[in-house]
Amino acid sequence: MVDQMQELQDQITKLLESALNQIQAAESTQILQQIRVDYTGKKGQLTQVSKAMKNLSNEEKPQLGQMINYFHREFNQVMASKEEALKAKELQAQLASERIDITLPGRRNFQGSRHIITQTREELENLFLGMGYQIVEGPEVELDSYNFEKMNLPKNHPARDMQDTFYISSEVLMRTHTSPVQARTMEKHDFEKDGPLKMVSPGKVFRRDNDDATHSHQFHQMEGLVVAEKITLADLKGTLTQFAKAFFGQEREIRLRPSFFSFTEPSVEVDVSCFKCGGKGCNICKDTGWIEVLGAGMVHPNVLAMSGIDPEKYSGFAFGVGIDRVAMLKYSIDDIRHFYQNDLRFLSQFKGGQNRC
Ligand code: FA5
Repeated sequence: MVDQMQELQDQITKLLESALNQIQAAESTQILQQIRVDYTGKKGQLTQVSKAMKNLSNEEKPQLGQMINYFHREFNQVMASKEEALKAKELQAQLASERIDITLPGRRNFQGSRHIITQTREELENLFLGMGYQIVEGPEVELDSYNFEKMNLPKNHPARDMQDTFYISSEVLMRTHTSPVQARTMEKHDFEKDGPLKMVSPGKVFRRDNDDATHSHQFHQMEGLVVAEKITLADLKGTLTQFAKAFFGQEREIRLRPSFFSFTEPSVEVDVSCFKCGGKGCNICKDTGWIEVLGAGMVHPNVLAMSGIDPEKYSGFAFGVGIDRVAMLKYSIDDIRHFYQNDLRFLSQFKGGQNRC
């Protein structure tokens, strides 16, 4: 029995010596954790030795207990100080690896903005929404019947030549203007239920035009249409005067010149007094004092009738603005092709102001 006791004491002394050596040599808190498990864990070496307790006499048991306590005291003490030292070292290493140099300049994100055509379209939409108009959309791929026939341009009408386009088939084409939306909207309108019809319809249109500084084979228009009882040319003039003042400046005046469109009668071209020279004459207005901005007129009775509206009871006016054209005038853009070349040097000039996104 004495021998077994001695043996156990020797084992514990050796265990402690080897444990302390391992602790001292440990290079991380993770290794320390493993050492703790190896010696004092459920299946640890000290735990194994302690199991011999049950074989000892009552006098010997406390002696072994003291040895075990001694082991724990020494082990925990050395473990604690080593752990503290390693934790501090590891924190230093972590701080060094995660260090951020706050003096480095940040990475700038490129900030985009709405295209100037979109900005202009939205400005026009807001202006007419404020006058009680609804916004309507129409298809860019259109039927010949809506683009031409219901606009009083039957097959083989010579005025079709002014708006030649890209054909998908003999009856389907890329629309040449936003006017077909007039017919589409009138067909669906119920005056009894909906009251007077007031709509604008912006969108893309296409023509077989050669591209130059003022013409593009693809551009944008905004259609306007008002139909109700007793609408006159005076209503058209009042509305367009309000539009010109709001869009180009309060001092602007408009004038109407006779023109021809098959879907309006009478038809007019609308000029706005030059916003650069105020009407005196300059390079923008080609010394006339006036700038042409849109086509308009009283909706032709045939067009009303073809869309199911009684021309004896109702009358209306319509207008078609070239969105590209008014954007060019407003922002002094000298070539329509700039809009479609995606050159950021051009586009980024229109980031500022109320329309910035
Ligand atoms: C029309 O397209 C008519 N639908 C406008 C209209 C509507 C008249 C309702 C009466 C009642 P016009 O072909 O003139 O009309 O074109 C209208 C505007 O579109 C022109 O004033 C011009 O600003 C613009 N435009 C016409 N062709 C081109 C083109 N190739 N490139 C850029 N803008 C163009």
